[in-house]
Amino acid sequence: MIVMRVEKPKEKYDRLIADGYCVVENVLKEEMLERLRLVTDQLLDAQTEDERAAHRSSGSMISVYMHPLFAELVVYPRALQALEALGFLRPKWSSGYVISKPPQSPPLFWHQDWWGWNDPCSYTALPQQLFLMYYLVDTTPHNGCLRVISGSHLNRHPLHDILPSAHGEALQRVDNPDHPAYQHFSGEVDIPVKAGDLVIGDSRLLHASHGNQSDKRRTVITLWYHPFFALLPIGMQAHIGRLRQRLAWSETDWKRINELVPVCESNVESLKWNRNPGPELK
Ligand SMILES: O=C(O)CCC(=O)C(=O)O
Repeated sequence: MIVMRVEKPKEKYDRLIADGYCVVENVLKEEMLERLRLVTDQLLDAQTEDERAAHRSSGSMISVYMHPLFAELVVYPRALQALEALGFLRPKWSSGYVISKPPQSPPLFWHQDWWGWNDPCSYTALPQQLFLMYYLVDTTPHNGCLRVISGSHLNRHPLHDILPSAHGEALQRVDNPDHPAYQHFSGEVDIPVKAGDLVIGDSRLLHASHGNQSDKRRTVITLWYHPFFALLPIGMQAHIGRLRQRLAWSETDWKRINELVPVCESNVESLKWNRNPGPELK
């Protein structure tokens, strides 16, 4: 078996810990890209007008449990080899979404995705949860590439004080396109990529995307991994262990990802879900 070669893995690891993100080039092979484009196009074409209107900002929000192909993506060998090269030897996986911006669509609002802010470990350098983002087309600011606030997973930014009072559903519908959550901010960095590159980021990182001004769909698949699941506090493990869903996945699909299923044996109470960082984030 030819193992995926990751260029400068130590630099990438350092970047991920300090800045909150890194890019591993050329992870998805063309054959997998083609299969993912086909399946995501089918799922997106089947969406209702109401579903589209509810997610105008992100474009779509379709669970990866809606199709078995995504179980293959969760254990895609080149991605697991990339994680291993960065030092993540025992990752677990919990969920993911197909997020697709239609042609001529507005920007995605600034947000961070971490929900464990009630636990002190969320204010340390340890990444509790990583996003793995696969864009299925080349991206630029013109067609809606990712943008991030470098270092915002560990350091407070003015956006942290703007976003809690912002109403998530209204931001998704883009009720007010002038809302600061769609604007430009200090420290913002564009992350243009080639189709099949892998963007790895800390779930606490503030991120958004540009609007899609092109005449083609811009699809990303985001998968959520827990690189140090066994080191997380037990209440956090319990919460992650209970995120499991079935939808379109069969027993065979679950067996396929068996090694990556986060299991918490204990009956302990789950950590309470809290998406807003406290004053401990300085
Ligand atoms: O659409 C994008 O480029 C980013 C998606 C995103 O923010 C997410 O998956 O959390």
